Amino acid sequence: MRTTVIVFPFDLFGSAGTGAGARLLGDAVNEILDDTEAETRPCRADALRGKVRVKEHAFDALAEVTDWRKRGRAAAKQAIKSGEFLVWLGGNHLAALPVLEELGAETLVVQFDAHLDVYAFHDTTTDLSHGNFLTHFDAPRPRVVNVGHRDLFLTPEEIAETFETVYPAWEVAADLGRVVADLGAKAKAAKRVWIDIDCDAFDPAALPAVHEPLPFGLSAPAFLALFEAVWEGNVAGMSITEFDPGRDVRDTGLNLLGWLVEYTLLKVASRVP
Ligand SMILES: [Mn+2]
Repeated sequence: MRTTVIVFPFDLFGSAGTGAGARLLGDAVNEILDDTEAETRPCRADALRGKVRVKEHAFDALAEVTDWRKRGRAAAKQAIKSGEFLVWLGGNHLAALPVLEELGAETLVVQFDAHLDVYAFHDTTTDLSHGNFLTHFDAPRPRVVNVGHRDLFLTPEEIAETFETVYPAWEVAADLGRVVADLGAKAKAAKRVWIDIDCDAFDPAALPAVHEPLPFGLSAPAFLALFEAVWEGNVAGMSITEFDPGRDVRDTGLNLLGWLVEYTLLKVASRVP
């Protein structure tokens, strides 16, 4: 199966600097493809030859910024329609909104995030922002499941307005096997699945390069087990957002995300369409 990688480095209204993260991950993909091309001995990466293309969007001009959501939706729509696997490398979490909106009601979005982005507190704006964007969906909304949140403020009723289910970090920590089994069954039963990763879902020790780190996050091995479980379903694509290389420590985040993207590209390349 072929993959389209879309670099969508939008990072206004929160987490400025994450646009650079999207571009850096796009560069990492190009480097993977160049290395594959240059390799003369047989290796697993051969599966990627001719199967992956990268499209980069820019937000250098005012007009590009003004219609960011429309442009994002058009790009997402075209990519989803093509039937190829889609890797969406966004700036802040808001950059994932256009693609999530294009997925529609028959898609299960498995969202890895420390936060439940439906906030409406005294100090949050009611206008669209990276902290409330899940309340600004154009209908029809996809089904959303959160994995790994550490929110301490929202009431169960507020959470239930947006999320079908949440698996907070303390539940993952207490019984990883149960959450893996639950999530796998949910993914398998869904018509289509999308994996949406906000980098702050990880523990800051595993991925320090985020604007709003929260402690007690997902460890890298726990994440991998949960990630694998989701692949029991028909995964159509994956978005990665909120990676700010300016806050990285010795490229810890870059290494983790670069590996995860390469792992995903290889997984998809060997899949029958
Ligand atoms: Mn978050």
